[in-house]
Amino acid sequence: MPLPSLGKVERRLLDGIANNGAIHLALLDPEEFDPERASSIVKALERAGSAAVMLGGSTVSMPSQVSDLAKRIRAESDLPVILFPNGLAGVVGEADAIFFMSLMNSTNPYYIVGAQALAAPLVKRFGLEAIPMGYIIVGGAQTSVSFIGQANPIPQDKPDIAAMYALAAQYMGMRFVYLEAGSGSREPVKPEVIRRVKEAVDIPVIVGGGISTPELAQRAVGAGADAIVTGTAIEGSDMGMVVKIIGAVRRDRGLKGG
Ligand code: 1GP
Repeated sequence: MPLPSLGKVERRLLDGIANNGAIHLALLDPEEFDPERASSIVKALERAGSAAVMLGGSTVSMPSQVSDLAKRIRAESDLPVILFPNGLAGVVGEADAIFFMSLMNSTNPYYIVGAQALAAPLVKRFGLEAIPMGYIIVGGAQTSVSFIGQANPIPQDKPDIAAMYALAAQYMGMRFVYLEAGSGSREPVKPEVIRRVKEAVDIPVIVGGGISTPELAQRAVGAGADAIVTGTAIEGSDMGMVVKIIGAVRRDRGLKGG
C-alpha cells in the first residue's frame, strides 16, 4: 500500500522551515477574538511573514466561535488555518488542517487518546488535513492548559525527560513535537530543554508559551526551535511587538549553525 503523501498545509510548514530556518505560528483564541477584530490582525500577521494561524484555547466550548473565526481568516488572508483543539468543541469544518495532537504527559487518558478517538470521525467527515503532533507541557507554571489537561509537567531542569517524551512522540509516528510552557507563562521553555529535545528528534520542534519579546523568540530559535507560537502578544494588540517577534523568528538561526 502506498504511503499517504503529506498534505498541503504540512508541506507549506516544512517548506517554510527549510527556507527560513524557523517559522512563526500565530495563535488566536476564539474566545478572545471576534471575527471583526481578527481580520485586521490577520492581515498584519500575513504581511509580517507569519506562516499560519492556529485556532484554539484551553477553555473553548462553542464550535461556532471557532468556525466563524476560521471563515473570516480564510476570507481575509491566504494564511492556512490550523485547528489547535482543546477537545471536540475545537473541531470544525471551516479550517484547512488540524494539529491532531496527543497531550503526551497528561495523567488522564482522555487527553492522550480519548478525545482524539471521538474527534477522528469528524476530522474525516470535514476533510481536514490531520497533522499528527506530540504535545508536551513543560515547567511548573500554573497555566490553563496544564490544569485542564491534567498534565504532569516536565520540570525545566530535567531536559532529558523532555527529550525522552519527544523521541517517544517521534517513534509513535507524530510528525511535529510541541513544547508548551502554557499561554502567558512567565517561564518560557528554557533553551536547554529545547536544545536537548532538538538533539534527540528528527521531527520539527514547535515551542510556545510566554514568548513575548523578539529576544525570547530568538533565544528559542537559537536553541533549536523550528517554529515559535505566540498568542498572548497578539491578544495584547501591540502589533509592533508581534511584527518584531516574527522578524526575529525568520532571521537565520545563527546560533544553531544550521
Ligand atoms: C499557548 O504556546 C501558546 O498554547 C502561546 O502562548 O499565549 O504565551 O504566547 P502565549
